[in-house]
Formats: sequence, C-alpha cells, structure tokens
Amino acid sequence: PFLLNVLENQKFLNGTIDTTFIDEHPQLFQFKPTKNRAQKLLNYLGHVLVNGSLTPLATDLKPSDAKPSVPATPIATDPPEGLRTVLKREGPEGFARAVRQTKKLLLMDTTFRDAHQSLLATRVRTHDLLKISPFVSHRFSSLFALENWGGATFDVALRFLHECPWERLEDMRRAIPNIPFQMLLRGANGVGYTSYPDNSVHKFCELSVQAGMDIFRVFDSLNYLPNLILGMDAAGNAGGVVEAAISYSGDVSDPSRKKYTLQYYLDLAEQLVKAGAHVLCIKDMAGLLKPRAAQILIGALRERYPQMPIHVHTHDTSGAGVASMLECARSGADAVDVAVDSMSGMTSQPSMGALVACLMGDPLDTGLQLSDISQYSAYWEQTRTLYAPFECCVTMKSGNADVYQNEIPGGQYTNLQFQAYSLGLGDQFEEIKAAYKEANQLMGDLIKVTPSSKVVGDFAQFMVQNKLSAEEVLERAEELSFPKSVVEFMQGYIGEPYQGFPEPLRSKILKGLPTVTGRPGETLPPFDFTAAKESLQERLKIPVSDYDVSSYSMYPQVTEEFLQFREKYGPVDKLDTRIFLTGPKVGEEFEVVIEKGKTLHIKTLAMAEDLTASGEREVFFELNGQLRSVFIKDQE
Ligand code: 3PY
Ligand code: ZN
Repeated sequence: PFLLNVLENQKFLNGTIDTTFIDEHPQLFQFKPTKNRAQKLLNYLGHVLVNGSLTPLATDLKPSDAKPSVPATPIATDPPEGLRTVLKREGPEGFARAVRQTKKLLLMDTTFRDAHQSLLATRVRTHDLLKISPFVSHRFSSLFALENWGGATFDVALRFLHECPWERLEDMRRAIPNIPFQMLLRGANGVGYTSYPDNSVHKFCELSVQAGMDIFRVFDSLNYLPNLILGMDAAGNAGGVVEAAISYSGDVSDPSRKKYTLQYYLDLAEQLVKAGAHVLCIKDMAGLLKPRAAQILIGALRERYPQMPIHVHTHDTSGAGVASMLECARSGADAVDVAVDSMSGMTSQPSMGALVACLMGDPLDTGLQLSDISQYSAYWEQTRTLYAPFECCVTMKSGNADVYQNEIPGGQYTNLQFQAYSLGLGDQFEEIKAAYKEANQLMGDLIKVTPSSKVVGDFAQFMVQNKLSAEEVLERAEELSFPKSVVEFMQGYIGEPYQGFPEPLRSKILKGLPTVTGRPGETLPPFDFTAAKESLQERLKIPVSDYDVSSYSMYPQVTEEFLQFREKYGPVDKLDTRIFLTGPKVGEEFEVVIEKGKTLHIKTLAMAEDLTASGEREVFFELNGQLRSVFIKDQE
C-alpha cells in the first residue's frame, strides 16, 4: 500500500529520495488562508464590536494604542549556545555540574511567567511573548533559564486568553532553542488547584518535555513530602531537570519563630536530595527571606551540599528583593530570579537591571549588558500598556513591608488588594491583611502558597465578611458554615500540614465529614485518556490532540469551553492585544498573521445602525480587499 506518512517511508528515511526540489521551493507549501479561519476571526471581531470584550476586563482602563517596537535582532545567524546545549548533551546531571562550575551569578528571567502573574493578573499573551523571543534568545543566551510556563499561566491561557498553552510552549521553543525553559509545577496539583490522579501528572510532564520544557520547579503548597515526590518523579521520569523547591515561610533569623526553623528547612532539603533533586530551590513566594536569613539558610545549604546547584526565588513585595538576592549570591546560591526592570518590583521579582548593575566588576558579575536589558525593558514598558485593564498599579503604588507580618504571597497580595478596591473598600484591604494573619494562626501557621494560600485567603475573607474575630471563630466553629476550600483542606484533600491539622478547630469544622490520610492522589482512580479523547471528539465533533486531553484531565470544563471557542472564533491568539481585548476601531486597518506566510488584511468598515428582524447587527469588513459582513446577535 501507498505510505502517506513520510516518516514511515523507507526511501525517505534512508535519504534515497531527492528532496531538494521541495527545499528550494518553499512557496509550494504556502497555501491560501482558508476562508474558514478568516471568517471565524471576523465573527470574533464583530462580536467584540457589537457586544464588548469576550474576556472579562478587570477595570475600565483601556489598552493603549501603542505598537511596541521590537529591538533589532540578527535573525539570519543562530543565537549563541546556552545552558540548554549542555543539558541536551549531558543530561540533567551534566547541567547541574555546569551550573556549579559557573563562577558568575546565573539569573533566571521570570518576565514570561511570574512577573506578569504578579503584576498583570497573568494576562500576557503568546503574541507579545513571541515578538520579543528572538531578541531574548540572542541577547540573553547566558541565562540559567527563562521561566515561561506553569503556575497560573496554563489556566489563564485557556480560560481567559482563549489560547492553547501547549502551542505557546512549542512556539517559544522554536523561537528560543538555546536557553533552558523552566516551569512551575505544583507537585501533585500539577498546574491546577487540587490533587489529580498520578497518571495525569505523569502524562502532563511527559507532554511538557515533548513540547519543549526543560526544568521543572516542583513545589507543594504545604511542603508535604509525598506530594513533592510525586511531582519530582513525574518530572524526572519525563526526562526533565528536577528542581525541588522548599517553600519558605517564617524567618530563620528570628529565634522567636519556632515552627519553620533552620533545622526544618535542612531536614526537608535532605529528603529532597535523597529523592533525586538535580537542583535545590528556596521558593520565597511572599518575599520574606531577608538578607540575614538568606545568609543563614543559603550558607547552611551550601555547606551541606557542595555539589548541589541552589536556585532562589523571591518576590520584591517589601522592596528588599535586590538586597536579599545579593546576599543569597554571596552565601553560595548559583542562580536567583529576576524580572526585566519594567516588569519588576513590588509583588513581582526584583529588577534584573539593578542586580546586574550591583554586581558589575564583582567576581560574581553576571556578564549581562545593561544596554541589552534596557532595550528588553523598553519593549515590556510599552507592551505593558496594552494590558492596562489588568494593571496592578491601579491600586498598588509602592512596596510594602507589612508582608513580613501577614506573609501573603506576591500574586495573592495583588489579587486581594485589587478585590478590596474594586468593591470600593480600600480600607477593607487592611482588615483582610489582618484577618489573613489571624486565619493563618488559627490553621496552625501554614506554608502559604497556591493552593494553601487560597484556603487562608478564603478563611480571611469569611472572617471579614461575617465580622468574626479569631476567638469568635474558635467559639462558634460548630455552628458556622465555612468556605468550601477550608472544609476540603481540613478533610486532607491537598495534603497534610507540617505538625498536623489544628485541633479542635478541625473536628469542629468537619462535623464528622470523611477525611483522607496520606497523599490524596494515591486513592484517586487513574485518568482514562483514551476514553476522554473519544468522548470529547464525539461531543465536539472536532479532532482533539493529546495535549488537549492532558489539559482536560486538569481542567475539564475550561478545556471543553476553550475548544468550542476556538472552533467558533478561530485563532484569536494571532490578533494584536488591543484588538483582541477591546476590538478594532471603526475605520481601522490591520493585519493578522495567522501562520507564517499567511497574512489577513482587515479593515473595519461600519456597523449597521438598525437591527435585523431577528435582533442581529450587521458588521462590515474588508478582508484582503473584498467586502465581507457578519451578522452578530446584539445582546444589549
Ligand atoms: C503559583 O503556584 O502559580 C505560584 O506562583 C506560587 O508561588
Ligand atoms: Zn513566585
């Protein structure tokens, strides 16, 4: 039989077919854009023009008209080799050796993930990430890694940006072949907020490596070892670098803080090293690691593990981030996290430019150039204005050292402040921060990071809404109806906190509900990938990829809605951000590159003033010079 697939064709495989004709005539493969995709996009644009944005905007602020300029990049030459070359050649162990042998301080750039998760509600789109990717690949080849995936980006891409996170990863990989990519994996919680079946986390990691991921920062929101180990095994078996993260809480430089002591961290590190970590990470999600604490903790880890790369993550909420990262570097950390200047500071990471400048001429000099950083920063300064509706700066004007008291993680700090202000209750933020601290104490002083931080946040909001003091909660716990997340936490659904659950509060909240002991995922039945794929294809009547099924295993409803949305409105991820968010202006002309070599020229002509008998409004466009119109149901 005739073999259609070239990869199964022996002549093709052993090179006896001459393919130079194809190589020399790439235009043969530039097909005309299908009317279908273009028509779908016109539908989307018409819909946004008639009924407003199809993604919820957080404020009334409008995206700017900026067309961010991309600094010149020598695309004709390959980018310089980076640590990814070492990783591909020598595997995770070789990568770890190369990191330890590097004398200068290595940086991980979080601009593509945590920075916008903390400052712009995770809304930065693939379109804007890809534009600057070649520049990053050429000018920042010496980075430890680029953090560009995981955490909240997965959920937000599908749910609000209507784009496929897997495609984002694959496209970035093509644009940046030389720098290791790093993602944030919530251990047994994958990229979600709860425990998933083990095979779901394993499959997710395999597909991530296939799509281009290199380093997995694995954490658990309670530092619960069985959950951490599940994530580490999944990342390691998939061939990834296992960066095992210890989430940092408390203050090791304060002898009065008795729960999360230096010994606690050293014991946990020992377990993680035993479990096969290639890199150890201190994940300071709230920005609590002050310079003196950094010296104590990083110094002790460096002494114990001379061969082990140490990587530190922090948030600059109080403003002490650069000082702390300098101290980490001096105490033996190999790599620290920064975000490019215009995406740094406050609840994001400390500034790349500041840290680089502080180390110039030092034996730890990063080797990065301030001129490159300022061009990179200028791109993001302009791009950030496109995301004005999600801008944290509406409410957040400065750093805030009260984080040392309330210990709220960076991203959550921004969210809680924002929620309070959008309810018109700026004052309430003070109350919520105080309640957060009390709720944490009521729960026995937890490690607080996604999803345990949400549990404490929900508890705090519950206290504020119901005007309950900590004493009243304890007294009246049996009669109160607590938020679902708090109840499920007490049931053991996300794991066991260090030193156990708080009693008698737990029993009073549970009122006899069942509990899980041990690792919650252990008792979940495996996810049936084949059945899920078949049933999705059957229901949606469209081809569904293994990537989609993996998304579905963690976010069933969100993924199904995303697939339906894409089927209806086409590749909206290819639109410029302002146009995606708030639609084009009437009379505006613009281009959409839906694929390499396939560009749509669109002009918005007019909207009919009158509705049709069935309540639809006609919107007129010019598409590649031809008049087109779409009828959109007016939802007013
Ligand atoms: C996440 O889980 O998304 C985080 O950034 C935790 O710090
Ligand atoms: Zn973070």
